[in-house]
This record gives sequence, structure tokens and C-alpha cells, in this order.
Amino acid sequence: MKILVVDDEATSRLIARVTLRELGHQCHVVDEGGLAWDAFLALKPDVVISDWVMPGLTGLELCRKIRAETAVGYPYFIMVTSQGAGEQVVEGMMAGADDFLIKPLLSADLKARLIAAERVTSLHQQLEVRRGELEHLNHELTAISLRDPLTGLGNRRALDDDLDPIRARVDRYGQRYCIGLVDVDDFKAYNDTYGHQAGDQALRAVAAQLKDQARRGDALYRYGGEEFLCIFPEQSLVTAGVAIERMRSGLQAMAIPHSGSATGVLTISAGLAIFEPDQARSVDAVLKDADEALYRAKRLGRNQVEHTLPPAELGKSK
Ligand code: GH3
Ligand code: MG
Ligand code: MG
Repeated sequence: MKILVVDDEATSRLIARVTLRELGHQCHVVDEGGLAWDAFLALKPDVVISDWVMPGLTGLELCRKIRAETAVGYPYFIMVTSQGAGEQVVEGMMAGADDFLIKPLLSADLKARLIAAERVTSLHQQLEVRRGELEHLNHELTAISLRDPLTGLGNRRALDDDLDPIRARVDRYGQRYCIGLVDVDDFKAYNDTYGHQAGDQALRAVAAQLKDQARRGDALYRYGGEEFLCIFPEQSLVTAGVAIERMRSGLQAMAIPHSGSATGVLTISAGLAIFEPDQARSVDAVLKDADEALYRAKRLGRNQVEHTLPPAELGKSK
């Protein structure tokens, strides 16, 4: 173990140094309280053995300071007091000391105390490792709970989480977002013709295509069964329209056979809406717009992108 010894008495320091070295511990010794804190921070010891009365900083003050410093884990603290200082022992333990030794220091006493110190220190280290593992696991579980297992995209829950800050950024910082709803065309027929597993494979291919065509900063989610949602930050209907059109044509170019579709290949339709400041509209209203635009794209024959605004208005929305 790494052990810091703080004592202003030369004999105690010598006994401590010899005993600790003999036991194979790494030992660092300082001869006054004033130096102890810096030495403690530099060494980050597993155990501190400190005299009570010293110039600079008393053992009690040192102990309190160490216990207040949460970033250093849990060093085992042994307070060294003079004979007959029973009350001091209680006060020291209350301040956070784990054990005490009475002067004059005896090598056997010190050895016995260090056995307990090693036990407690290793328990604390195991707890720390376990805590780190749990924290890591927790992060992983959170990530899993936000991801759609089939496509690897964010799921509905992730979208709900992400929409809150988006709403705030529109209100507070005047940012704007385009929202695109994408739906695979004639997908029921695809499943009926090629089977559900092939359907799953096709959904993965669509998700990969959307991801390929998206830019950094765009966010993609699996919105429902064969529906996807794209968020384009700081885009107008025109520029987001270009992006989503690229996704549409990209999928068509993959030419995944689909005998039940008019084009003979798997395609998507999309509806696009904008969420911008000074509109006093809710995200839900914007999603409804996108849904209506998507419905229009379906009605107009599928495999196309529709916006919320008529073409004349689009020209102004650069
Ligand atoms: P439209 O072009 O109007 O969107 O027609 P559609 O057939 O795509 O729409 P509909 O809502 O009638 O059917 C959607 C189909 O998507 C039905 C459902 O079984 C299928 N689907 C939804 N989720 C999954 C999935 O995870 N895997 C597979 N293989 N199919 C799915
Ligand atoms: Mg659908
Ligand atoms: Mg569909």
C-alpha cells in the first residue's frame, strides 16, 4: 500500500518508516502538519498515519480535510495520540479516523493496524470497481433503451427525449428545424410477397440508405413500423427537401425488387414540415403537418416528397 506518515517526532517517524518498509509498503514521511496536505494530494495514499499534535495542521484538521475531499476515494486514516487521550480518540473517530495508535509507537501495534487497513482499503477498491461497472452498465442500458434493435436508429423514446431540447432551442434561440416523415410504399404487399423476414431486411436497407444520405447533425429515428422520422436542424423546406429527395432517389436506385409496387422496386414517400420561431405552434402541430404532407405524397402516387407549403410560398422559404 502507499502510506503517508505525518509526525513531528523523529523516533515515531523512524519506527514507522522501518516497520512499513519491512512490510513492503511504499512509505512517504513528512514531519509537520503544514506539509501533510500537499503530500497527501501528490501521493494519494491508501493509508494515512498521522500524529495528533503537530505544527501547521493538527491530525484532526488533516483528517477532516481528507474526508471532505471526495475525489480521492477512501484513504484509511490512523490517528496517533498520546497516552491517556481517550476523549481525543473519540473525537478523532468522529472526524473520520478509522483507527488509532497510542504513543510510543510499537512496531507490532502498527503491523496489526495495517492488516485491518489493507482489508478495508481493498474492500473500498472493490466497491469502486463495482461502482464503475454499474455506471458503465447503466449507460449501456440507457443507450439500448433508446435504440431500435432492428435498424439501430433512435426509437420513439429517443425522439421524445430529443424533441424537448429542440422545442427549447426554437423558442429561446430562434433556431429552425425541418421534420421529415418517411414511409415505405406498399410495404404490406412486400411482406405478403417476400415474407416478414425479407421485410425486416428491407427495413434495414431503408434505414441504412437514410443514414447514408443524411448529413452530420441530421437525426434519424424509427418512428413506427415502416415509418421513419428525420430532423434537419437549421434547414429550410427547400434545403431539407433536397436532402430527403436524395434519400428517396437513393433508395429507388438500390433497386430492391418489389413486384407489388408501381415502379417494380422498393420506394419511400415523404412529407416535410418546418418548425420555426414566431409560429407559436407546437411540435405536435408540426408533426401533423408532416403527416398530412406524407398522406398527400401517397395520394399523388407514392415514391415522392411533399411539403406543407404550396410552391409559391416555398420560394420565400430559403
Ligand atoms: P402505403 O404505401 O400506403 O404506406 O402502404 P403500406 O402497405 O406500406 O402501409 P400499411 O400501413 O397498410 O402496411 C404497413 C406494413 O408494414 C404492415 C406491417 O406488417 C409492416 N410492418 C410494420 N413493421 C414491420 C416490421 O418491423 N417488420 C416487417 N417485416 N414488417 C413490418
Ligand atoms: Mg405506414
Ligand atoms: Mg407504408
